Amino acid sequence: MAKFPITLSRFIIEQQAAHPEATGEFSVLLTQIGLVGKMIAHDLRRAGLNQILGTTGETNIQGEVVKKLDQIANDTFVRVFEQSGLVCVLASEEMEQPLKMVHEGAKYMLLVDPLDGSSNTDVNMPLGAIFSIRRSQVGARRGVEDELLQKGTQQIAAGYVLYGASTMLVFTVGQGVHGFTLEPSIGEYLLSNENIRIPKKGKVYSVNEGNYHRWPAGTQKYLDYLKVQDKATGRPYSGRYSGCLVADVHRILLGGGVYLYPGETAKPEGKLRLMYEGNPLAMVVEQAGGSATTGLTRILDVEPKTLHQRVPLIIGSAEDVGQAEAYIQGRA
Ligand code: AFP
Repeated sequence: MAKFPITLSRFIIEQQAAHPEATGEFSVLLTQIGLVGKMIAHDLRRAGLNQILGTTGETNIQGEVVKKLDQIANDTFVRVFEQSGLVCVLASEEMEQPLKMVHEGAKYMLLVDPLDGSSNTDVNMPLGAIFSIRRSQVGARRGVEDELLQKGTQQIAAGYVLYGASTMLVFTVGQGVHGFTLEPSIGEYLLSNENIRIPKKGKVYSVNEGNYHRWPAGTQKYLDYLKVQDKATGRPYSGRYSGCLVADVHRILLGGGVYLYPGETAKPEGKLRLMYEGNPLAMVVEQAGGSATTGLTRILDVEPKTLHQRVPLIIGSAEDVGQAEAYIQGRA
């Protein structure tokens, strides 16, 4: 007889059983992230219909203001967590300042990119949401910045929602990486990828080639190297780039390879954000046996200075990331 599918809630409760000191609040927090995923997935399924439904992009047929999906996604995170009593502060790519939640003494801090890859909305390509969960010692009563701006190694959980052909929730609490696929007919996330392990080496690279002439020579040399025909080292690698960090990293997490949004000569800090893109994805990929670096430093060791600071990101299979670092540092 087929095994009964493991739901997200059952999995979290079973994991929590291994931690008698766990109070269950953390389990509810993760379940609430799943709820946000269901709500945003619902909105995205109709996103392309706004024009067809005659909305001007200003107000829709119900007379509501049709906000950009980034804003809708951010509002969804705020609505789900502001009264939850689980989170004392919410930091988001869409909000300049961290938002203090109603229960300022709640245990956890949540940092999110509420809608990653938003330029893909109009062309029905994949999108994602990225989250990082930290423990608050003092709650949001005092200045939250200093407690938020800790290294990535201080995260207690991290993950992402991938709005692709199916909606997936992938996360780690520091005991491996697990993937759940939403079964829309019952509104449940079912365990589909238990204990994901990234291959040590892959054959896919993911980068915006359009930026080639902005890169320093070492980065250019690495990408040139990947394209040379050499059977013994599995080259040339295949290029895959969707414009959504979550989708590209998810492909690499499952199949191996390397995603790069490198520093540029004129913009050495790159484009992606450390606190709610680089750090959470680095925790996930490291927990699956991979690596994540700025090209010079392990992402999780970067000392944050500001909430929205950018960081170069090279992430994926350990061997591929190590090779990219060697080129970027001029050692190859
Ligand atoms: P947006 O969420 O602002 O669209 O940015 C998406 C993203 O942060 C990441 O998801 C993509 O991998 C990357 O930017 C795409 O950036 P380029 O368009 O510069 O390649």
